Amino acid sequence: MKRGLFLFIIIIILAGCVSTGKKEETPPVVKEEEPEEIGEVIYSSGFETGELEAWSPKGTVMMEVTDACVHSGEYSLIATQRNETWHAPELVITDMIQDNWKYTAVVWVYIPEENPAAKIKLTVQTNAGGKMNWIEIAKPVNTPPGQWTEIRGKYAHSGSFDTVSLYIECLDATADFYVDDIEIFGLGS
Ligand SMILES: [Ca+2]
Repeated sequence: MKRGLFLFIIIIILAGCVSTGKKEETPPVVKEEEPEEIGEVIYSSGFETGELEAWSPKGTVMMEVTDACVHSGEYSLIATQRNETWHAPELVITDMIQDNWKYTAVVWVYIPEENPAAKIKLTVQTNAGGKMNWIEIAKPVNTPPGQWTEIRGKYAHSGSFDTVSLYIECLDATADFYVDDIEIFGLGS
């Protein structure tokens, strides 16, 4: 019995050495991927205060915090009663951003079930002494009804402006949509 056990242990040790040797000979193939830039979170909201917080209506849009449909937590924002594509929830980001920094904005949106799919995009508007400029930071993303869809945009901030704002534009001028879990990351210069 003892001899048998001894041999068994030897076999296990040898097997371990062989398998270790094998692993060293054939390192796993690592697929090279572009590392995703995460950066520091400079703004984050999922409307969990139950308030609209810093979001304001751009043009004609009714905005409410609701618990009817959420991406996470208990609340989201719903935008209704729109009649132009740019009628949208808007966030002023002037004091959050720095010159020559790059940013990523992530927003989750939802078109109610029974509605047609709609395209949603992110726009940054700058205002310097009344001179406006609009930058499409996320191209229109097809948003099917009844599922949360991520919209992700990149913005490089450069210049001096009186105000800079981010808004969520829906190319279906009258579509209602929910918004939740907005995050803005600062990636540095
Ligand atoms: Ca939420």
